[in-house]
Amino acid sequence: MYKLHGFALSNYYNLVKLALLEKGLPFEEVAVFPPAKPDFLQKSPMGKIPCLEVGTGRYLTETQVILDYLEETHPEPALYPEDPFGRAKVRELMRVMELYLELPARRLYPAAFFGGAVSEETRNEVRGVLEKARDALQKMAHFDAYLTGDTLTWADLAAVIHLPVVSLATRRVYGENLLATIPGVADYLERLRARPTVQTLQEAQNRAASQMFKRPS
Ligand SMILES: N[C@@H](CCC(=O)N[C@@H](CS)C(=O)NCC(=O)O)C(=O)O
Repeated sequence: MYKLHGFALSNYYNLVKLALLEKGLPFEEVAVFPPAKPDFLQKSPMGKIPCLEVGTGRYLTETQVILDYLEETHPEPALYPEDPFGRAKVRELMRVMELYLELPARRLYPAAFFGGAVSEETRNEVRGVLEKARDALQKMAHFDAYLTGDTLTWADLAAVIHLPVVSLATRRVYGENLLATIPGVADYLERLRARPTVQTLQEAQNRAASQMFKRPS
């Protein structure tokens, strides 16, 4: 059985967990929190979460790598289109969401989620990157049924994990959700959130958030 190492408030962890749920694969969760301890560095040399144990002593890290491994080893239900161009377009969307939305938005997290501060310069710089990526996403994807057409792909799973976090961070830091202007995005995310797999994930996330809130500092 797969063992997924990490914690329920990590969006990358949640993306791999969602993949396992969507593929219907049994897995155990192993709680690991940063900073990485020496034994975790044996499994995930960069100390990154998630880490998927795919067999005894066999570990994989880097979310995209793990998702591709799961698709190759468990092709059904397929989460990439059949044709190579379609597959590349799905990866392109995932890359854009990760590199130009999720990662820049992380620079806002100290202020958005951890009671810290972010300089005016960072706020402005990040806003420019996020707005450009938002406009790109709007050109590259449809927010009708699914991002690339009428079937669910890996890009949709990435979107339902990453976009809400980016939205929330921007709402808290700029007083507005920078992604809200994408036509159809709210309904699109609402539809994806109705999936039983996403609801399972959300419940675990809510439990983890309330436990963290209770934890003495
Ligand atoms: N490129 C990595 C990013 C994963 C990542 O940044 N995970 C965060 C938790 S959401 C983490 O491990 N943070 C601890 C650290 O960077 O040391 C992936 O795709 O899996």
